[in-house]
Amino acid sequence: MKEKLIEIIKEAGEILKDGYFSKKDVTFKAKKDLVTKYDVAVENFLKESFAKEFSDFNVIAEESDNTNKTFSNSIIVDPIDGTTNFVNKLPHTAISVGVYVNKKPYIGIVYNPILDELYTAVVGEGAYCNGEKIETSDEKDFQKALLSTGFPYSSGTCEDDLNDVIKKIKYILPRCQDIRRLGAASLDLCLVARGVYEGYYEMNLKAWDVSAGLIILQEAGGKVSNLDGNEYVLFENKYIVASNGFIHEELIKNLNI
Ligand code: 2AM
Ligand code: CA
Ligand code: CA
Ligand code: CA
Repeated sequence: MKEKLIEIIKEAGEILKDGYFSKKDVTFKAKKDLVTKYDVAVENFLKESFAKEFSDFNVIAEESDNTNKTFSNSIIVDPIDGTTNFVNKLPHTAISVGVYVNKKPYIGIVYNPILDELYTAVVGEGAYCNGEKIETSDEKDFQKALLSTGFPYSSGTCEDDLNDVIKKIKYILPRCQDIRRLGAASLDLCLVARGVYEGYYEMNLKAWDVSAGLIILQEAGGKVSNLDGNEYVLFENKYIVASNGFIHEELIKNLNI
């Protein structure tokens, strides 16, 4: 299944890449929530291809009506993760595809066609970037940890979320190496997986933002949890917390101040 998925996702990557270098109209789903015809085109291509090749799977995808979909055997798709980057030509944007069998992680693929970086993982078989094995960093000192996060899209409307984010940054920033905010959750998880970041956390993400990246990270030796340090449950938890494992406990502690 992995090889067929890669073939399809690489082809979809050509659509993303064409769009990236073209002038495009942007539609606003909400004040801060953009979509382009390329999000829809990539998604439709993936949905049609997956329906043909993997007909026993439900496809759950960001731009589709997911109301009647059940999350058992599913392929969870973000056609363009980091749409704001995509629109502004910041090359940190990717197609994210996570495959779940009986709600259990099976395959994760994240593809950035602009940088031509393909992250893949099958549960039990390790994680790879362009075919080379990747592993999380072995840094144990939180003060030396480079972290990544995201700002919630509710920040314009929900004061509580914004205050929470600011409070956490204010506490953590002096205690770690630094914090980055690149705007594509799937790739943030992959960057923890390949040891660039020691940790990552973000609130209010959707299943398609992280369905693939969390498999890749776990296969690279990292850890994923919710804000309590317990199992992160797709579609349920407000916060995702990810790390190389070594700094996880301290990251959780520092996020719960
Ligand atoms: P997107 O580009 O696919 O929408 C960055 O903080 C992360 O938040 C990205 O993975 C981005 O995914 C996601 N995101 C963007 N807009 C969002 C919104 N309106 N609601 C929730 N998540 C969003
Ligand atoms: Ca979006
Ligand atoms: Ca997304
Ligand atoms: Ca998206």
